Amino acid sequence: MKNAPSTAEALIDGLMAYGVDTVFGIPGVHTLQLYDAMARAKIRHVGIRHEQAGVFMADGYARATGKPGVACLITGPGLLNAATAIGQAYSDSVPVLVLTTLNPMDGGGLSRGRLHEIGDQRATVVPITRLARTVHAPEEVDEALAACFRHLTVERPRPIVLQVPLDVAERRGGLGARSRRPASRPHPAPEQIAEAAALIAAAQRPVAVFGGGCVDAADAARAFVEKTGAIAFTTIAGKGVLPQDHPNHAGSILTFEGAHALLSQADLLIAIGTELAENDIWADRLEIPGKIIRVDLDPDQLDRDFPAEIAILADAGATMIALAAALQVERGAPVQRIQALRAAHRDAALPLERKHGKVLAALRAALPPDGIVFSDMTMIAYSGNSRYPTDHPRTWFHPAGFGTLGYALPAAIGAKLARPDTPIVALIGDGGIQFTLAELGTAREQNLPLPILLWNNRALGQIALGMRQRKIEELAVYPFTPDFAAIAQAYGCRHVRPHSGASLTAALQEATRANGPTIVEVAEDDGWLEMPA
Ligand SMILES: Cc1ncc(C[n+]2csc(CCOP(=O)(O)OP(=O)(O)O)c2C)c(N)n1
Ligand SMILES: [Mg+2]
Repeated sequence: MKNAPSTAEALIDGLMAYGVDTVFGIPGVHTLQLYDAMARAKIRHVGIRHEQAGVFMADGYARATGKPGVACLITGPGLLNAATAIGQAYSDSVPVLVLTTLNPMDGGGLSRGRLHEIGDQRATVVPITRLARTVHAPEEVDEALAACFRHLTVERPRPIVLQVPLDVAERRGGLGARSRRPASRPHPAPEQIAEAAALIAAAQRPVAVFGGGCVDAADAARAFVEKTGAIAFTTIAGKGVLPQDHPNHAGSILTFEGAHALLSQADLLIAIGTELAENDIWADRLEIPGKIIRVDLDPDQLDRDFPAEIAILADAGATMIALAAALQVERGAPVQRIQALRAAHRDAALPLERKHGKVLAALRAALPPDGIVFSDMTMIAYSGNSRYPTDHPRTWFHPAGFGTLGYALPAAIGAKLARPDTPIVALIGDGGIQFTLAELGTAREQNLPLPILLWNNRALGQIALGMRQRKIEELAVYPFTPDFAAIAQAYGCRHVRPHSGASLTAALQEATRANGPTIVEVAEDDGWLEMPA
């Protein structure tokens, strides 16, 4: 047994065998064994300021690469600090693996008042994970990691918590983990493809919706939709699955009333890799009287809210390829209806959305086609969800499901560490940035050329608006706003305040090449935003 790896070593070596190259975390006395193993294995460890941000970084890493993001946290407060970010990854289907510990088995769960002790830690994360598993012995590591990576890569991606008691972490035994090739995702049954193709061919007014489940199947989505004659929408998570101006593409405008009208007139809806959830559609009640074909990796999605005529439990890409091959005809897009819808959405922009539009246009101009934006829960991001144009998936991210403030800054940091050569921007409000501001320290330490585009309206603007609309008191929506230039300076970061669209574009571009992060601040009442376009 002397040469056998400890559980901690087997876990870290095993992660590396599965291709993990980066771990986000903060060490504690309850992760010393894991940190020892990480140092020996020479895996890249990124020190964070707060565990919630660490898991947001793992999330950003995962969204930007498609590979699982990994964090290592202490038991108790470390894991609970991260719970919100784990919940975010759960609701947005992001593959994140959180490795954590437990007090020794002898006292586990018995409330002995030990440091960091929490009774039933696993229970705290069950509702926000696909799998929450305890490793009880070094011999279990191989199978435990195989299960984790199967869930992370084959199933609908969702976070996992793997916890190891401290005495088990130290114990030696077993042969360690060897990576296994994960099984492939399920392919659709030929009969279902034939049935679905017949429905599509018979439809007069088909509509397609591509969600986050399609981000790795953009080519298949395009080839498929070109045969259907469908008007296609992309959800926020599916943004970029179709190029912005593709003839079939109405845009990421499912929240727009004009889109709702179209859905209610469609005789067939083909919904692929999407929950068709409240925050995809943003309508109290949406009637979809037509027939529905749903394609999803997650059986629970196949008949939720909108019952499907044909429910296909399979990989989105494989299904779209099979459907495209089965469709005998090729019907042109209803271009005029799509153009009219796009124009109606454009014209419906409110004055504030027009201001957002100027900033978003400057941002778009600053980034290459594959440049990436991580956006936060701020009004300008809500505009961007539908109005920021992109031709590629995995280039616009938003914490759509859970809707957590403070997401964008750490997520962009995680993504930038994964893809140093790709320009990446965090787009965040004055309220949101204060949730995870301390991660400026992480970005500085890592010398990340990261522009942080700060939309400053000195308010919790969206909530203030909601209060005004309800005619209730605007309570607690104008918190003290700090001096962001001084904050940037304190963290050794740059700060700029451009005063035109062109100077904003130039400042963002310069910041993508700088040695360290830059806060690029735009205030809602800046004069250049008031000028007519
Ligand atoms: C963790 C968390 N707490 C509270 C909220 C509720 N909330 C949503 S948007 C918002 C306002 C955010 O203000 P800011 O970041 O300045 O963006 P703005 O709406 O002003 O553009 C609040 C408080 C939330 N989404 N997440
Ligand atoms: Mg604000």
